[in-house]
This record gives sequence, structure tokens and C-alpha cells, in this order.
Amino acid sequence: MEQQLEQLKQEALQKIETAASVKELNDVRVAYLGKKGPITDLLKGMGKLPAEERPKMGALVNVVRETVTTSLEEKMELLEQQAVNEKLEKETIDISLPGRPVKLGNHHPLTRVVEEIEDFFISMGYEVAEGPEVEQDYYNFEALNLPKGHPARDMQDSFYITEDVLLRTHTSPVQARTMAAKKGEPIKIICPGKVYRRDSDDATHSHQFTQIEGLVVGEDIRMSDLKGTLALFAKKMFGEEREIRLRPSFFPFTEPSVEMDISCFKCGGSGCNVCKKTGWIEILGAGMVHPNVLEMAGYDPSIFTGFAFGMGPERIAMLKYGVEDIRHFFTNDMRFLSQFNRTEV
Ligand code: FA5
Repeated sequence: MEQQLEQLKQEALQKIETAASVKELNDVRVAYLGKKGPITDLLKGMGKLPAEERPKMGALVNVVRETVTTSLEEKMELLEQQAVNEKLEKETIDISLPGRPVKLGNHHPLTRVVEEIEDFFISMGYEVAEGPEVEQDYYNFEALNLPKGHPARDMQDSFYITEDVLLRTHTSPVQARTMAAKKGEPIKIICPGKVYRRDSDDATHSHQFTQIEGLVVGEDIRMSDLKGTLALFAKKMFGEEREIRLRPSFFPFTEPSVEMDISCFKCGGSGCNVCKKTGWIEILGAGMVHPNVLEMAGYDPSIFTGFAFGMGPERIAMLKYGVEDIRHFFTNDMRFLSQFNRTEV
């Protein structure tokens, strides 16, 4: 029996030695130490031995079982370590590989122009005000001296939602709202935002576009303040040498009303394709706030005066960057948009 035990031990150690995987090793464990394995069988058969031999044989079987168990555990540790090493080897990350380039976005050219205009007016002490795009007829027209049925409403073809609610046709309703909210206090604001008109889309018109409104209300605000502000603005946006001229115009909410032109930044005034050979380019509408508008908003026109202006940043961006079709701003063609990278402005 001693011999049989020694042979079993040698066999088991041999198989442990040659086991090449965790699975193979487990098979060896089950084969030798499992419930139906030979070592268990031997232990079970101890009862048949003469009583004086049992302690000696029991001790021997236990030594063999412990030797095999220890050897199994050691080999298991080794195989597991090998498996981890192999996995690490396979999954090595080559940190020297260059990364995939990330496409960097730019600000939309229109956003840049709007921000540039905002920065100028903020530097002059203006605050930025906002108002709703879905607007009441009252603020879009009536509070701006355009009662229902006024023929000048036709100047801005509108998208009506109900009889009294529409998509705002200009940013001027923010003037009316701000004046109503400030209740007689001085005002100095600009209002950028989207506006909507039933205009047919073409190279210079869009049914949705951006406007920036300006409004200054206080005591002793004059036309010369408007002119000085706009002259500075023109120089900031289009270059120090720019001249401006004011032409008489008509807006129901300003009196007098003007259109502002700047001297052509391409030809300097001699005439070219940008200024259509006139030497001047139309930039915005403006005027002194109509006394009716002040009064409707609760300002006493005998004390308060004000000026207002409104411009279309798309048209300004077109001039500034030589864009010949306004629709380029809305079609999101990357070939167009990627031309405006950060360093260009
Ligand atoms: C107005 O909307 C007045 N509210 C501006 C104003 C404010 C005048 C305060 C006096 C005092 P007008 O309709 O001209 O004005 O539009 C202003 C600017 O919006 C135009 O100069 C033009 O640059 C731009 N614009 C007008 N219609 C379109 C359009 N369909 N597509 C793109 N830009 C447009």
C-alpha cells in the first residue's frame, strides 16, 4: 500500500507539472483529490486494514494529500500569473501613437459680427436687453406709433399667429418693452435678436434674419449724440477712415428719421461694385424717438428725448467679409464656415 501511495503521488505531481492551463490543472485536482479520486478511495479503505497499521497509513495518506494540494496551489498561482501576464502583453497600449486629430469649430461669422457690435456698445456703457420672438402686435407695432391699419405696417410683411400675436418683424418692440418697464428712468440699451418677415429669400433678403437695435433715452439727448455714436461705430466696424452720412428717411417710431451710409471701404468713395458706383453703402436706419412713442411708454416728451437705431448684422457681415449671398449664413456648409477661423477677425 505504501508503494501504491508513492506511485499515486509521483503520478499526480507529474500531471501537475505538465498541466498547461488552469482548466487542465482543475482536471488533475478533481481526478486525484475529488470525492471519487484514488486518494479518497484509499482513505475510505483504511477500515479494512489491521488496527495497528491504520495510524501509520492514515498519516501517510494525509502527507500525500497535503503534498499534492500544496503543489496544485503553487501551480495554480503560477498559471494565473502567466494568464495575467499574457493578457497584459496582448493589451499593451502604445502611448507613442499620435491621437486622432479633433476637428476644431469656429464661431459662426454672424455670431462674431454680433459679438463685435455688442462689444463696441458695451464699451460705450450700453446694456444688452432681450425680448420675445413671438411678440404681441401691441409692442411690435402699436406702441411704436403704428396703430392697426396704419399703411406703414406694409413696410414689414408679417407672420401672424393670431390677430394679436406675431413673429416680431424687427427688434424695436424691445425698445417699447424696456421703456414700459423702466417707467421714466434713463435708458441705454442694445437689443440683438432674431426677427422674421414674409420676404422672399434671395441674395440679400431672408425670411429670418438678425437685427440689433439701439435705444438711448434721457434728458437732453440730441441728434448730434446719435450722429457721434454712429460715426464712432462705423470707424470701429469698417476702419478709422470711414465717413458717415445721414439721409432723410421715414420710420413711424422716429422723427426725424434717417438712413446711415458709410463711405465705401473698398474704393474709399470713388465708386466700385461694392457701393454700386455711388461711393456710399447703406448700413442702418435710425432717428430721434417719436414723442408719441415716449408718451405711450410713460415718458414725458417735454423732458425726455431719445435716439434709436436698428441694423441687420447679416448685411454688415456680408460687407465686412465680402459674402455675396445672405443664404450662405444659414445653409451650414462647412466649406463656407471654415473660412472664418479665429485669427481672421
Ligand atoms: C427696421 O426694422 C427698423 N426697426 C430699424 C430702426 C430702429 C429704425 C430704430 C429707426 C430706429 P428696416 O426695415 O430698414 O428697419 O430694417 C433694418 C435692417 O434690417 C436693414 O437695414 C437691413 O440691414 C436688415 N433687413 C431688413 N430686411 C431684411 C431681410 N429680409 N433680410 C436680411 N436683412 C434685412
